[in-house]
Amino acid sequence: MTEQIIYIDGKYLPKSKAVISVFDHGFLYGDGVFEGIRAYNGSIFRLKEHIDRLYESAKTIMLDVPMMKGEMEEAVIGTMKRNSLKDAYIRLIVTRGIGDLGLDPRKCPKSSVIVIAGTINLMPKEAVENGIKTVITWVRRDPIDGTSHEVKSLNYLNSVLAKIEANNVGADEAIFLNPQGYVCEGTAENLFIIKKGRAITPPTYTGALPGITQIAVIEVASKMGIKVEIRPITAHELFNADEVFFTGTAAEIAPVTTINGRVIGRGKAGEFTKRLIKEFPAYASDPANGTSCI
Ligand code: PXG
Repeated sequence: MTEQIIYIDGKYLPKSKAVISVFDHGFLYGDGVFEGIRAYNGSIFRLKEHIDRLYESAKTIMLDVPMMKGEMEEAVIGTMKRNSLKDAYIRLIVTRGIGDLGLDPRKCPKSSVIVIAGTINLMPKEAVENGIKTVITWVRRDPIDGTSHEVKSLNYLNSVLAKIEANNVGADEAIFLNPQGYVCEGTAENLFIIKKGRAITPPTYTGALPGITQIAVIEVASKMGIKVEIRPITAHELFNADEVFFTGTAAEIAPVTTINGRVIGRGKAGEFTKRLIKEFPAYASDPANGTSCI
C-alpha cells in the first residue's frame, strides 16, 4: 500500500516524514486554528465556506495565514488528488509555528499550514440509526468574551471534558449550556429542536461554532417548507421538544433520543429528522454545493 501524503508548508510529504516540531505553539499551547471538511464523491462540500471560516478564526486570534485563499484551496485539492481520494475527511490546520517555551506568539516568526486527507471517524452507525443518548454536562461552554467556540481553535479541552463525562455516564454525546444557562451545542456538533413543526437552533452568540452543516440544514429545511428560527433554547424547551438532532461534518444529521434520562418524542428519530436525513446526502454530494477535486 502506498503511504498517505500530507501537505505541510508547500510540500507534499509521505506520512512517515510529515512531522511538526515539539516547539510548535500549536502543540505547546493549542495556539492555532483548524477545519474539518468532508468530500463526497469527488466534491469537497462547502470548501470555500470552510476556508472563509478558517481565515475568520485566524483573524480573531491574530494568526497570519501565509497564503491566499486560492492557494489554500489548491493545497486541499492537491492533497486529495495525491491520495486518490473521492470520499474523505480533510483536516486543515494552521498553527502558530515554532517558538520557544513561553507562550508569547511574537516568538513564532512563521505559522505552518497542514492538510491531512483520510477516512472519517464517524459516529457509530447503530447510535445514529437508533438515536443518540446524551447528557447535559456540568462543563459550561466557554463564554463569548473568553475562548469562544466561534473560533475553531486547536484548544478543544472544553469539549474533551464534556466528552469524558458523556463516556463516564454511558452516553454517546454531551450537550453544553452556555454561561447564561441556554442550550449551546454538542462537543463537535450544532443542535436543532423541532417543536410544533418548526425547527429551532441556537445562534452563534450563545457561544456555538457557526456550523457549516447547520447552515446547510437550515437551507434544506427551508426548501422542505419547514420554518426555521435561530434563537436561544432553554433546557426545559429541549426536554419537551418533539424532536432533537445534532448537525456536523462528522455526524451529518444525528437524532437525539435521550437527554439526562428524559426520552425525546417517541424515543426514536422523529418524522422531520428522518426526512432531513433522507434529503441530506443528495444535497451534500451535489457538485453545486462543493468544489471538485477530481
Ligand atoms: N460545533 C463545534 C464546536 C464543532 O467543532 C461543529 C459545531 C459542527 O460544525 P460543521 O461546520 O462541521 O457543521 C463542530 C465541527 C473532529 C471534527 O475531527 C470536528 C468537527 C468537525 C469535523 C471533525 O473532531 N467540528
